[in-house]
Amino acid sequence: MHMHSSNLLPTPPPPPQPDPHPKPLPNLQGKEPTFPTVRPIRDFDPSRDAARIDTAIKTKGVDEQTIIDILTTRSCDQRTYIAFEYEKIAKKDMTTALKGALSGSVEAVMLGLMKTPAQYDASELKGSMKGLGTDEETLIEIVCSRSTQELAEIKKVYREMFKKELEKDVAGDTSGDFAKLLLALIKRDEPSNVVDYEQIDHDARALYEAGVKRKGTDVVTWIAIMSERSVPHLQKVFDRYTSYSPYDIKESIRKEVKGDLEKSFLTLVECFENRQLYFASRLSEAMKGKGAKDKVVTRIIVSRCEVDLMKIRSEFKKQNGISLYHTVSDHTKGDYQKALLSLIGGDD
Ligand SMILES: [Ca+2]
Repeated sequence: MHMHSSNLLPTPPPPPQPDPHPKPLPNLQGKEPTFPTVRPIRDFDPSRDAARIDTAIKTKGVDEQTIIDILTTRSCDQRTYIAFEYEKIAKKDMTTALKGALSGSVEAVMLGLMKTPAQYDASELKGSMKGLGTDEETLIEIVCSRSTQELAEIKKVYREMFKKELEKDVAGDTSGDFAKLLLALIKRDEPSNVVDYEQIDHDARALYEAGVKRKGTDVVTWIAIMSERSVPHLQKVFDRYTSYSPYDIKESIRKEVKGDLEKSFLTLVECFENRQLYFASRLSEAMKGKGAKDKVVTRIIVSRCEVDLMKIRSEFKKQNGISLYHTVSDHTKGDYQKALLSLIGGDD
């Protein structure tokens, strides 16, 4: 989805001040620390980068290597400054120029990098609901894995980019309990972080009584508990749950519900337990066969490289006994491979 640069760059940016030695970066919410593989570079010179990209785009046959080298090793903020400088030099929008110069999966990576995380997620969501049919897998991945705050930002950006409400589009493209769950997640407010042990016990029993204990499933109760409570609360609820139920929460989900609803609840629980392990599993699934499911691999690597890709890498290695770097080298090729490997940032 093309964005007018005026939306991206309302005013000339102030001089960038990249942090030279960031260890885990506190994220915007100031909550969990982040573990990026892509960090701001020191001695950043946006006009020089912009000039090099301009030359690379104008080179006969396009100098993809230079474009990849620059854009995969700058932070999102820095790429915004480069785009701003580029527009001054080339008198055109950099995203449009990249679209013309690149193609295929490497184009998707570079265009993804030119968006903010929320813009990227909003575009992916829009794409999953475009035309006839719905890409439920993408919808589930984004809606069930993003935090309340991330979803709030995605909703805002979705409205700005597409002049439509995310809730309305999701409601129009999904149905039944699956729709109810996604909408509850999109609409939820930041839950209180107060740990209330009575509430933990109450929720654990309610999940059991609404599912495994009764005939059929009271999905509405499950949705309410899983969408209205904080992550630390739910982690304790799931521990407590096994004192009521003979099956743990994931086994219970598999027994009680099917299809997209099952996948959504499982994704939620997996992310509550260990979000990085969830993404590692998605990546390894996407590279099970001979090639790779480019869309999934691209989305996860682009959207997590400045968040927690370093941790995803270590979960991946633990889970598969082989590094993410190595696996991506085996399943992709060409410029696309170069771009992904650079974002992954190293072997483990
Ligand atoms: Ca049941």
